[in-house]
Amino acid sequence: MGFKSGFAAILGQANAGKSTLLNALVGEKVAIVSSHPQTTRNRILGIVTRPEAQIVISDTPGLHKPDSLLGRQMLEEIEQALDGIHALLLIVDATRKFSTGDQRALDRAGQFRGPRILLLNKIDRLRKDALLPLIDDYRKRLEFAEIIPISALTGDGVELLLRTLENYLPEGPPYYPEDQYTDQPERFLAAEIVREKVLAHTRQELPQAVAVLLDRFEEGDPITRIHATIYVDRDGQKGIVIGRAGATLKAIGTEARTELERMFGRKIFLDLFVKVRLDWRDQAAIVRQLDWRREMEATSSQGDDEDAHAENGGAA
Ligand SMILES: Nc1nc2c(ncn2[C@@H]2O[C@H](COP(=O)(O)OP(=O)(O)OP(=O)(O)O)[C@@H](O)[C@H]2O)c(=O)[nH]1
Ligand SMILES: [Mg+2]
Repeated sequence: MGFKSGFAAILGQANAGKSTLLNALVGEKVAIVSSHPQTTRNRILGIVTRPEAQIVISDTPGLHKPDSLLGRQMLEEIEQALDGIHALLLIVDATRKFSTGDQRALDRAGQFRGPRILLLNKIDRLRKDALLPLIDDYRKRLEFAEIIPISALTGDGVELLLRTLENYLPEGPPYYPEDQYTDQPERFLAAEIVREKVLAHTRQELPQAVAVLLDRFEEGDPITRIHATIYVDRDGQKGIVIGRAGATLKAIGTEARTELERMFGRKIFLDLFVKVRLDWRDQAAIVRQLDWRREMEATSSQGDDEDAHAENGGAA
């Protein structure tokens, strides 16, 4: 049989372990993870190239009922990730009781016409005898091509999942070079890593109120300079991110820089600012910038305009 290649997407409610799974599948950190719901805001591509197949897998934001412009943009990202895939991975937290959120995920998965693979995640924290009744229960709720218990955290079942996925892909050449494992630009990854460290250092309401945008990203030799602003959407939250005598912001900066240096393999200078933007989650100016694909299209079409001007100038 020839080489296989194709697309899959991971669907599920917030906190099910989608991003942890993508990282486990790829074997590199491509998506940030936190214990707070709605951490992921974009579809994130992970590319797994094996001797016999290339599997391109999208992580997605958690399915939820949107109450802001950001929430609606996140749901659009999910829909785009599901467009044109060869298999759908529905992931649920097997340690939690079935909820309306699980039903929402099942309903969306039910609309997908191709093969659906159900992943019962977090089995490292599940009693063995709880698994079979759970599988039975899901079989009655929706038709699945496969049901695989996994632990995205320990890696249990992840190799089995990759081998299973290959069976659902068509034959064809790879879409990406074999050493590429994500499509995210370094700029976006850098902002995400900063946000992950903010989430790790803050609690409760704050996580969803945080956005990180890069003001400057200058690749230099020997040091890459990154200036980023952490936006919060209430006055009181600024102090929480900064911490007493700046201690929290300092810890966020140190952890983010260390991780970015490891990821990019070069020295980083990281400067962080904190700003309040009331209700930014409903403001297009910030929310749009969080969609890096749209931002890149916008800047490249500006470039096209300039080329067009130059050509016109040349012809005149
Ligand atoms: N014990 C255990 N914890 C897990 C497992 N997979 C993920 N987690 C934890 O569950 C939490 C949520 O993980 P994420 O991967 O961020 O979940 P997500 O589905 O991407 O969440 P959103 O991006 O918010 O939609 C984190 O604290 C993870 O460490 C697992 O297999 N076992
Ligand atoms: Mg996630």
